[in-house]
Amino acid sequence: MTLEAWGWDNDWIERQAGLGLDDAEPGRVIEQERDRWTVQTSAGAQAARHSSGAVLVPYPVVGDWVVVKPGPMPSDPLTLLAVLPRRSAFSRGAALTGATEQVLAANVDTVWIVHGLDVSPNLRRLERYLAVAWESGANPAIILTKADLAANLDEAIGEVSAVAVGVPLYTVSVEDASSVQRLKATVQPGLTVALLGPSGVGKSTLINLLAAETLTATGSVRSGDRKGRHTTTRRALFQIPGGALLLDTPGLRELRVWELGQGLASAFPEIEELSAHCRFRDCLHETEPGCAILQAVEDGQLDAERLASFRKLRAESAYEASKSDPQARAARVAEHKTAMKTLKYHPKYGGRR
Ligand SMILES: Nc1nc2c(ncn2[C@@H]2O[C@H](COP(=O)(O)OP(=O)(O)OP(=O)(O)O)[C@@H](O)[C@H]2O)c(=O)[nH]1
Ligand SMILES: [Mg+2]
Ligand SMILES: [Zn+2]
Repeated sequence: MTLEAWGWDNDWIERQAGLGLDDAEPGRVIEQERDRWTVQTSAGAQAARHSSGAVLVPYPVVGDWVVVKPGPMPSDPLTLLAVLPRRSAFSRGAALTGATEQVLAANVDTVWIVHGLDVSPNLRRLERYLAVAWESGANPAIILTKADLAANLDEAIGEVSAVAVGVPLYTVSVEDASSVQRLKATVQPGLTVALLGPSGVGKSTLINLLAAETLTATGSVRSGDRKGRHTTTRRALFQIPGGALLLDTPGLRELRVWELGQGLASAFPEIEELSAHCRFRDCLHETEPGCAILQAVEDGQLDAERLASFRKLRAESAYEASKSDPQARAARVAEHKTAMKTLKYHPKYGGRR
C-alpha cells in the first residue's frame, strides 16, 4: 500500500521536512476516537496514541498527516510525534461557552454538502454549510440525494440552484446507477472528499454506492419527520475503487459557524459584488443611504431572505470572534448596552424618558 493512494505528494514531503522530522515515518489519520487514532502508514492501518504528557498542536483529526514512531514492541500502538501543517480545515463553533473552535476534518479537497430530497430544500441551511465549507479552504459541491422521493424534483433543483452560486450541484438516487456514476466521474485518485449534512440524508449510503460495497453502516429514517437516527458515530476516511478518499461523518444536529472571513463572501458572491457599489466603503447593508444591496432588494434583484441569511451568519461569526478577541468583545458589550437602552425607552416595554 503506497501513501500516494492516501493523498501523499511532494508538498507533504516538504511540509514534513519543514518540521525537521524527515527521517520519521509519515501517515494519515483515517479514524479518531478521543485520544485513539488509526493511522494509515506504508505498512497499513495501525493504532496510534500520543506519548503521555505530550501536547500535540494542532490536535490530530481525521484527514491529518502525522509523523509517527513505532512503539517499543511491535504490538504497541504507534506514537504520534507531530502533525504536518494543514492545507485545509473544516471548523465549527463548539456548542460550549468560551472561544472554542472544533476542527471536524483536515486536508479535505472537496466538501459534499448532502441534502435529502425527501423533504423540501432548506436553503438557509445550505447557505450556512456553504459558508463554512468555503471557509475551510476546500471546494464545496451540493449533493441532492433521494431524488426518487422528491415531491417535485425540478422545483427543488430550481430552488437550490439559486443558492448554489458558482457551486456544482448533483442529484443522486439509489435507484439510478447513472446518477452515482456521474458523481464518481468527478473524483480522482488521492482526492479527499468529506460528506457533511444532517443525519439520515444518505451520506453513508452514497459512500457504499460509490465503493460498490458496504464500507460503512446505514440506518433508516423516522417515518414521521424523516430525520435520521445518527447511525454513523465517528468520522472515518475510506478509499474507494478508483482511488478517491471519502470521509464519512456523523450527521450534524446543527452547524454553528466558527469565524467566517472569505467563506461568507464566497457563499454570497452576488452580495459581495454588489457591495462594491455601496456609497460607503464600510457599508454594513443595514440602513445606510446609498446601499446598493438594500436597493437590489427593493428592485427585486436580490432575495430579502438571502440578505437576512447573510446578516445572520455575519452576526454569528462576529459573535464567535468577540469571544476570542477582547476588542471585538468590548464592541459587542457596548452594542448590547445600547440595545438595552433603546428597549428601556421603547413604549412597548414601558420605558420612561
Ligand atoms: N429512497 C431513497 N432512500 C435513500 C437514498 N439514499 C439513502 N436513502 C435511505 O436513507 C436512510 C439513511 O441513510 P444513511 O446513509 O444511513 O444516512 P446518513 O446521512 O449516513 O445518516 P447518519 O449516519 O445518521 O448521519 C437509509 O434508510 C437509506 O436507505 C435514496 O437515494 N433514495
Ligand atoms: Mg451515516
Ligand atoms: Zn451596502
